[in-house]
This record gives sequence, C-alpha cells and structure tokens, in this order.
Amino acid sequence: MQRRLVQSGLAISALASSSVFAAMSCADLGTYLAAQPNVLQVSPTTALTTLTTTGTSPRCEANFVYSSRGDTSAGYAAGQNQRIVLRVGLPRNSIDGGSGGVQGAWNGKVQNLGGGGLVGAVGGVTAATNAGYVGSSTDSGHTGAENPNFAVVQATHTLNYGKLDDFLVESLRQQYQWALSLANTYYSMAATRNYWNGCSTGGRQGLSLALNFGQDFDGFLVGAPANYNTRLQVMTLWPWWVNKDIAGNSVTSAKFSAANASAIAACDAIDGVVDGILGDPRKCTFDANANVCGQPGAPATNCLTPAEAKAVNMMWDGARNDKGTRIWFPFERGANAAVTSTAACGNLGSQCWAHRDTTLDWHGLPLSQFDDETELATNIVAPFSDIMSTALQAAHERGAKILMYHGGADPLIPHRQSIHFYNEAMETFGGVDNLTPWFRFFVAPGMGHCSGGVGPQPQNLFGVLVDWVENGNAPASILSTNASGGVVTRSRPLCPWPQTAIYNGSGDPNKVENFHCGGNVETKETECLALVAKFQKETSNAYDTHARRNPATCNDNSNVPLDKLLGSAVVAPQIPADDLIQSNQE
Ligand SMILES: [Ca+2]
Repeated sequence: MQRRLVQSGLAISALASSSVFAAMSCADLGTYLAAQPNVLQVSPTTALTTLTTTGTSPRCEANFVYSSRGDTSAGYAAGQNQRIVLRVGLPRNSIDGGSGGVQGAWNGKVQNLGGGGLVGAVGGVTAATNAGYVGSSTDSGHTGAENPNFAVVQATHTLNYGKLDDFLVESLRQQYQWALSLANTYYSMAATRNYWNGCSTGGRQGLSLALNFGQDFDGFLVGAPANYNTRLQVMTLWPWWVNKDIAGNSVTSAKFSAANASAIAACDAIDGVVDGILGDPRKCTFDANANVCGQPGAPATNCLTPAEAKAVNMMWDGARNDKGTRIWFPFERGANAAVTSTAACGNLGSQCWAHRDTTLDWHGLPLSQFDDETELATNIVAPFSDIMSTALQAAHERGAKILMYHGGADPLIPHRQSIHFYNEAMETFGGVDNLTPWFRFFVAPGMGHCSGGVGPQPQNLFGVLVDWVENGNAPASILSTNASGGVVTRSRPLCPWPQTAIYNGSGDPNKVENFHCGGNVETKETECLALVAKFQKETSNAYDTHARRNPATCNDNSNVPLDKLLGSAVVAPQIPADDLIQSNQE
C-alpha cells in the first residue's frame, strides 16, 4: 500500500479547458504559464519557457515550480511551502518552426521520465524530445542539498509528510498532468499516448503511477524498481553491518569481488552454458569457505580469513532476524554489492528517517539490532514510501501495458524483489496467463543496476513497449547484446518470467538464434527462498504467508512437491476475495 497523509492539491485547471485555444508559440506558452495558479519561476532569471531552434535538440522547454500548499497543516515544517520543480520539453510546434510530426515536430505522444536515488534535481528531457515525444521530469519536490534530510522535521522529530508525499506521489502526478496539459496547450491537440519510462527510483515511480493513476497511462517501462523501498534500504546496510560486526570491516571490495568471481565460476554451468553469467543466480549455493586462504582453488590474492568467509556467506544469504528468519532478499552471488559504508544516516537516509533524527549514526549499533531497525523503519516509513500492493486494476482496465525488467546481478536493488512483486501480481490476477497479456517481466542475467555488468544488455526496451502498446506486438522475447567496438559479440533472448533462455544444444552460444525461451525457472527451492518475515513484524519469527509459500512445506524434511507449494497461484485463480483484499492492503 501507499498511504497518503496529505490531500492532493487542486486539479490543474488547464487540463479541461486548454483544447479550446489555438496552438501558441513557445513565448506565449510562457505567458500562459505565468497566469496559471500555483506556478512560480524556478529563479528570477530562469524564464518559464525557452525556445531552442538550433543545435541537436531544438525544442520548447518549460521550467517552473509548482506550489499549492505548505506549513504544518499540510504536513510540512512550520513555514515551509511545497516546491516541486517541473520540466516539460516540447518538440517545436509548427508556429515555432517544427515539422515532420503530427503537429510541428511532435509525434503526438508523451514520455514521462523517471529519476534516480532520492532525486533532488530535474533531469534532461532531450532524449524524449529528440525522438519526437513531449518529455517531462521533476526534482520530486526537494533539492539535492536537502537529501536525505528532507523527509524529517528535526525540530519536532516527525516525518515531513508534505515533502514525503511530494517525493513519492504528488510530484509524479504533477509531472505527467502538466506534460499532458502543456502539450495540449502548445499544440492545441491532445496527446494520443502517455508513457512512463524509468529505472531504479524511476521504476518505483512507474509502479506508483500505475497503482495510483493507472487509468491515465498507456504504457509503463519499469526498470529495477525500488518499490519495497524501506526493506530495500535497510537491507542494503546488511553487508556493511555484517562486515563490521563479523569481520571487523576487513572484507574489502576486492575480496568480495574475488568471492563473487569464484561463485560465478563454480555455478556458471548450472544454466547449461559456460559463459561467465549465472542464468538464475538463486540456484548458486557456492560456499565462501572455498575461498579461505590455503584452500585448494582459493584465489592467490584476495583470499579470505574464516571470519571473512562467514561474513561473505551471511551477505549472500541475506538479512535474518535474531530468530533466524530471513527478513528480506539478498544481493545475489555475482553482484558486487557495496560492503563498506560511511553514510551515518543509513542508505538514502533509511535510519534517520526511521528514527526521525537527522543526527543519527547507525554505525555504533550491533548486528543484534538489525531486525529491530528494520521493524522500526517498516512501521514508521514504509506505510508511506513502500509499494507493496499489486492492485494494478486501473492500469489493466485502461488497457495499459507494463514492461518490467531487472538485472540478475544488480548490486543496488536485488532482482528477487521484482520476482517477488511479479509473483505477487500473478496471485492477484489469478495466474501468469492472466498477467502476460498486459504485464511482462524480464530478468537480464548478468546485468547490473539498470544497465552495465557482464551480461548482455537489453536492446530498445522503450521501443519494445511502444510496439506492444500501439501495434499489439507482445514481446515473446527481448534481444540483449554485448558489443565491443560497435560489433556485437554476444546476443541472447531475454525471456518473459518465469521462462528462461534455453540453449538449443548446438550452434554458437553467442548467437540469439541458438536459444529459445521456455521452461519455468521457479522450483521448490527458489519459492522457499522467497519466504520472508512478516511485514512490520521483522523481529518475530512469523512468515509472510498470505502469498504462495507455506513455511511448513519449506522445511528441510518436507517432501511437498512444487505444484502443491505453489497452490493455486500459477495454475488457476482460487483466492478467496477476503484474502485478496488483505494482500492488497499489506
Ligand atoms: Ca552460465
């Protein structure tokens, strides 16, 4: 769920009325903006609109502040006003000299772009405008200098609900509504399509929009979403915390990297192809004790002490509470996650937010307190910041398509989160066959965070989404490639979950045509890995059992087969309505 303490501002008056106007110049759009309520200049010297006619990115660009509320009554600090910076880039209309599109240089469509981390600055929009789209971006309601403390009112030790709501929901609503509205005003023509394109925080933003305003979109490209934000940020502390308390901070990045390389080497062949990539890293159980100095096969440099090996195994295993129950998903073997930290507030402010104290330093806390810290954060912050729900009916009923992707070696956001979200959506909508017509998920093995890493990189993801939305071409697979010097050295299909790329058994394993999508990567073991502590009760040994997994079927002595374990979720919708509602609220 995503609770909102702050009521939304007024609807944008221009949305309904602008279509009666004729198209206007970029300069006149600035005059129009100046007359709109709640609109301010970013600075006295920053024009509301700027027309660029030369260079590689000609466009009309609007930069402005939206501010409709403030002060403690609206959840902000005393005297503080809402301040959402918005940027909307518009390919030149015919009045301003644009041509080649449906009106001027415009293709008639809007592409809203996501941010990263805690955001804090508007992003460039020329990638969208150069492709003919109206492009939009927001700073999410605060500056970079305010990161990560914008979410805390230090004077009263409360969360800054106004700034949090702007960050999590309201800035996004203003972003896409202003993009649609200004397009309508500038071209005197309504947009024919409205898209989201974001990764990481931008992926979380996409899911937030799909849940809250899904009826206003045609398609969402959602990369490596940070939707379970609180557990994610706290979990990111786990490797650091373990390193500190188990190994005296002696696991260097180089040692951890060497251990990950050993794990990849040991598990490479599980997917049928020895290529330096783990097709499904969840199936790798490599033990870091094999890298203890002196062990046969241990690396000559960057081998581990026994304490370091214990720490590395705990990092790969993931955060557990004092009772041994897994709290959240770990970074995979092969993902070189960070193992040292200097951020006193935690990751992206996680612990300062939870304690509502910007002076907190988590480094002195013992590992035995990890579960308490997670529980505090999920109780205090997660109700506002975390997207747990898969109630995507509004997007589905609109006919929108969701294309989600995640790198299998992501070192910042574990891809098991997205597997978890997609499997939960399967349950909500009664099985994978009800989901794939409009919501598909692709794991990119060996890829890092949003891009990068040794694995082949997904190609033309936004184009694949657009083709799906506009031409009905649902992606049966997505091309991914590695290249060197502009020459493709390896190509592979990415496959819709829970399928995987299967080598045909002959031909060059570096060529996509020698693979096919098929099978089901989910096994009883991977399903049981997804069993985690109950949300907001991370210190107890209760499991989150509203989903498909029954703890009793996951113990070592159980011989319950996978189909029994999965129950009805993949096969057929047999979920009682009461359970469904409950799962959507959690
Ligand atoms: Ca492999």
